Amino acid sequence: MATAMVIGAQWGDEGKGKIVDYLAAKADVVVRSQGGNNAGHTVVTGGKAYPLRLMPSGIMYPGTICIIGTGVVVDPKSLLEEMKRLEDQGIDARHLQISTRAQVVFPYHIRLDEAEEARKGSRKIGTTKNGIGPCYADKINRIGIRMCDLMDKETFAEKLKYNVAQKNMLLEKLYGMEGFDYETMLDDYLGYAEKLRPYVKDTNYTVQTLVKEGKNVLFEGAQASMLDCDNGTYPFVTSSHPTAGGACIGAGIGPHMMQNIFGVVKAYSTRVGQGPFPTELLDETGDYIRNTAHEFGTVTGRPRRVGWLDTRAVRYAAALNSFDYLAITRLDILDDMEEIKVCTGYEYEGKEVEEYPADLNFLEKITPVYKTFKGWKQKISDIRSYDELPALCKEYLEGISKLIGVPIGIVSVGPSREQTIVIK
Ligand code: 2SA
Ligand code: GDP
Ligand code: MG
Repeated sequence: MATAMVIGAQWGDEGKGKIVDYLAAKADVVVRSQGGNNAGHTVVTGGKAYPLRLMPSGIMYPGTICIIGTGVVVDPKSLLEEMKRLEDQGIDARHLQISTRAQVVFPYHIRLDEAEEARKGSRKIGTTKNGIGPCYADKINRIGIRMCDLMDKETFAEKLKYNVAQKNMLLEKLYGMEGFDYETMLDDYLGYAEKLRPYVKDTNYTVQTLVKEGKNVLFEGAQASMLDCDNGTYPFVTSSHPTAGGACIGAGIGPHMMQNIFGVVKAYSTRVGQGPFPTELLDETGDYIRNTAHEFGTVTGRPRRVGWLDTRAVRYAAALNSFDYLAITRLDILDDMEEIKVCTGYEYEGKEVEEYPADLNFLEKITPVYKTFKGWKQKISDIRSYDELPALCKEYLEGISKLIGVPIGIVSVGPSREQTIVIK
């Protein structure tokens, strides 16, 4: 058995897609286990960029089975569009499997997501407005519609009728919005069902069997640990569990099957959407990083908030996930910096805050403590071995690894597959 898992260690967009694509070269299977088309991963290879949303980042390898697992919420329209886009780029997605148990996203989820964000006003979460939260809410409320339901016309029609009636009541009465026509939605979704039918499989069984056979299985996280619905900066989180534990549930396997858990850490921090961000840079350094790194949402195009690396938050993520290794990404973005700050911990009234604060009012009051590293002032994107990295760059890497308490396994020095250094 050889499994590996890639998990975001911050607030998302760490470059998980790139790391998954790199590791997928040796994988027989790549499994997505949570989230939906709120995710945006950009994979770059052969000078071409492939933006992915629902599709596992192993899709570029034709021999690799790619699985959209049980814990994922699937918007069929968006998935079919993504498959078409990939096909236009010469990528055949026929090695895809979609879990019979995955939940289906409907237009009423999207409208409810938008309506609730508008109703919240200044207290909004800053969601991607893809209906992710309302779809997971239906799952937990046990009225969700799964891919296996969508494949059965009678069951589907019955469940959809119940849900459309309930959602129309909510939309009309609570939000003063127009509801949806059941017949039109039924027709549209039965059309999607026929297109997706060949891909719908019991992926829990597929993954369990392949793991047992000793195949190389790679689990791909979307979003990130600090956005975990239970353990992140609630309520400014997503509605799934982008953690190692969440991946077990979302892929349909037990925790002993999980090995080689990689925490992907961007060399600085970003966050998109509202919520606390202790090391946020609201100055020209932040603007410099945002523009140099082109930190804008892949799905929504929103400017991402930028800050220094927060090793306190990553230490918390390491504890949540049992990281075996770190994959440090976007190190090249810091090439021209005179000095680089890293948050080592939080203080409140001069005392160290030991636990990661659950209370967001308290989290707003803490003061980040920083350590300053000297910048290496050298272009590193063409370097392919750890030893050749500038001494100051290695000092930075070793410093953050020590602060986080996890060894570094991979260093990424550019967006493309080739710009990757593996530490043996
Ligand atoms: P949602 O839509 O209900 O999951 O939003 C809830 C919070 O989760 C955050 N979230 C994300 N954060 C970073 N990246 C994400 N994917 C896209 C990207 C985001 C984009 O790759 O750039 O394009 O804006 C992602 N998806 C969800 C979200 O910002 C909310 O804070
Ligand atoms: P994900 O959601 O975690 O997969 O990350 P995104 O794909 O949303 O955002 C990461 C961006 O950084 C993408 O555009 C990647 O192509 C790019 N990227 C990944 N690793 C590196 C790196 O080491 N250096 C640079 N310059 N870009 C990178
Ligand atoms: Mg992303």
